Amino acid sequence: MFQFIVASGNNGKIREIREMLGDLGQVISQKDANILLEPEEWGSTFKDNALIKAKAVFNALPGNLYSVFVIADDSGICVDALGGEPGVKSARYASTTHRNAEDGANRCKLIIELEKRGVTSSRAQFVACVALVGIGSRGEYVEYVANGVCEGEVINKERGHNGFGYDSMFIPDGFSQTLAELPSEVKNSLSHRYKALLQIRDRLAHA
Ligand code: ITT
Repeated sequence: MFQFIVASGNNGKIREIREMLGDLGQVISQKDANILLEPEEWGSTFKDNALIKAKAVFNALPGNLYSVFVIADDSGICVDALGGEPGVKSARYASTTHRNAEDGANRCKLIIELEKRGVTSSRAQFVACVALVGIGSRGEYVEYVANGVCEGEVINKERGHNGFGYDSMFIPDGFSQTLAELPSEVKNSLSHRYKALLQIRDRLAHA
């Protein structure tokens, strides 16, 4: 069995990662592991930021513990009508500083930006880069990044109460409900995060 420390302060992500990796070992948050740092996400890509977060928490671990892995997720929504925005800035879309804004404020900003373009919906993608950093069972250093994409349509209104972030504004391909209207098991079987974590599971099979 593994132990996973999730390098995140986002409870929605931590819950989903626990739901999707819990069968492979214990999944705890960095806060539960008493690692209280909040690294600056200065990267320009999801991949860079996922590695920044994972390495910062890994470096704060007391010693090199075999089969303990840090998992970091950098993710966001890329909206075609907005030229790919908010992308890596999804968490701070409504903010005027480099700090994160509330989910509700970010959704409001997205609705306003769609309205400015005169569109009620747009093709969009949820993207997740998940970094795995740790020491494998044979003492080898493991650093691996996986990428997952979920295609769909973003709408200019909020529907549903499940999930977090932009879920209530995103309808995945093949469905008529938003991710916040669908049960969490459905989201967890098609999401960007699920697709990236499938690759992480493959990598862990050799760790
Ligand atoms: P950590 O960096 O501490 O993990 P964060 O919320 O700052 O938490 P990101 O920098 O990766 O995380 O920003 C991700 C943004 O994209 C954030 O606004 C999320 O709400 C949104 N997001 C990512 N995945 C999502 C999902 O599955 N459903 C809805 N919104 C999502």
